[in-house]
Amino acid sequence: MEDCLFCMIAEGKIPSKKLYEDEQVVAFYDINPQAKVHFLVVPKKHITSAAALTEEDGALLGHIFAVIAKLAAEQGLENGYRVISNVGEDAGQTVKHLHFHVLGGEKLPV
Ligand code: D5M
Repeated sequence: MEDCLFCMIAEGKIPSKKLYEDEQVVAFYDINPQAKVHFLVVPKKHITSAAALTEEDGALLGHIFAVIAKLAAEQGLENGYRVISNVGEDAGQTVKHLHFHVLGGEKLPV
């Protein structure tokens, strides 16, 4: 989708600190980290937010969470990590393309 920041990152039109990519997803470090380890896992398909997911996206979501678990292990997050997806204005969603924040590497505030 034109004018979508994460579509442009997924297409390589905007640089990012990528840690993983396959045909369905891309993962890169958050530009404004909120924890010692903070990366984003993003489907290449343009989906506005978790609120726009349908039953047909079930396999994609399963794949996303498998990638998250693999990358978390690679990043040494064996003590745990947090997965967050903000939906809409009240949650503070700033990029209108579904993404999952993965935070860890330290004790996170509850
Ligand atoms: O989170 C959107 C997140 O995206 C926020 O934590 C900053 C991050 N961001 C914004 N631009 C970039 C680039 N160019 N590279 C890496 N990370 C970026 P939200 O849940 O929408 O508030």
